[in-house]
Amino acid sequence: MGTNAGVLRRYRDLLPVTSATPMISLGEGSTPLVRSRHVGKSLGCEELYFKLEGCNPTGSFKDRGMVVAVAKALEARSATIICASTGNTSASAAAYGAYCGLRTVVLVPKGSVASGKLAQAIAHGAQILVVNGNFDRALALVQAVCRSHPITLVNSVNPHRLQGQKTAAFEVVDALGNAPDYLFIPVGNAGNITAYWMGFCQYHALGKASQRPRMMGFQAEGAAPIVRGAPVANPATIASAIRIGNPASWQSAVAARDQSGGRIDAVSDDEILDAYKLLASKEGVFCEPASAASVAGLIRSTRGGLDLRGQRVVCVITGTGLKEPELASRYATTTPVEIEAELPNVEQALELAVVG
Ligand code: AN7
Repeated sequence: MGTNAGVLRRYRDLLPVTSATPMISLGEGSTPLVRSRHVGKSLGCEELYFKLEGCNPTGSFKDRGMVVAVAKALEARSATIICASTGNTSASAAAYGAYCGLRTVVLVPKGSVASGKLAQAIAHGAQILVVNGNFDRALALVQAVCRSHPITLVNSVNPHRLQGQKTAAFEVVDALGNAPDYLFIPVGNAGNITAYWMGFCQYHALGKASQRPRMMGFQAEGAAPIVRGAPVANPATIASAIRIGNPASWQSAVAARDQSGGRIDAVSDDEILDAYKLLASKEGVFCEPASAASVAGLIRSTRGGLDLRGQRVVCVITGTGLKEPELASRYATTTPVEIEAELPNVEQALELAVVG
């Protein structure tokens, strides 16, 4: 087993790497592609995989893009990076900013960022501005700041972010020997679905895959501008990571959908929570609610008649459930029981027959 050298080294020939690009890494990428033992079978899909992006260094897929964006910021001699975020981008920016000695500024919407994500930005010493407004407003603000100050924007409107994130598609093909038939993925700001499609198209053009997947994107019902065909002024969903009403990569997400023969649809919060619990209890995968939207979308699609027999399917699990541990307790199917530290108490609690 070698060490994980990161996505810049692993895919340098397919990334905007020059001789002046610092080959930084926190060990992002090379995440597991795990075969489903339960959900796939129950849906008549024999070959279902989960791409576990929560295994990245800061617990989400954002690290793949952030490492490239930050390397290019260093190459351009920028001293400050800034982003708006529903949480994961800010956690990632804060980590890579700290690692590279950059001043890092993050704007987050008030009251709707998961506790673990905020803890990361705090731990890494980012400057955190809590905006009295939603993500879309925060993104407009950081874009305005960057128009008049020498600060590097590291949201996915920075093209280096999507370049880095496309490496996840490369890894899926490298692991399976070809692109899958379907890719299910949550959609918020719509950068990731755009990046995966870029990656699949590039590998296909290079002859590393003989096909490209149908791109199946899922927004939360209360935050589904692409599905509705109009921005949502006050996006609402339990999946705070994708509480976004006016996605920056809207047009490219629609292009990915249409070019691939896929769909972008909405799933309800109840469907998201059901998938969140199912993944944890039956697959051993603890993800965040936004990530469960991909599996919620898979379940909804098969119930709606999509036949996946004989199809190879990948669901992207974009972030770890540890970002928001309170949620697990709130929707728990088990509760901790306190006992005295004696064997009989253990046996009694477990309803074990007492021997002897
Ligand atoms: C776990 O951190 O937008 O469609 O500011 O954190 O590329 O936006 C996060 C998005 C899916 C949606 N899953 O991806 C942010 C942010 C998780 C996420 C998405 C996000 P995009």
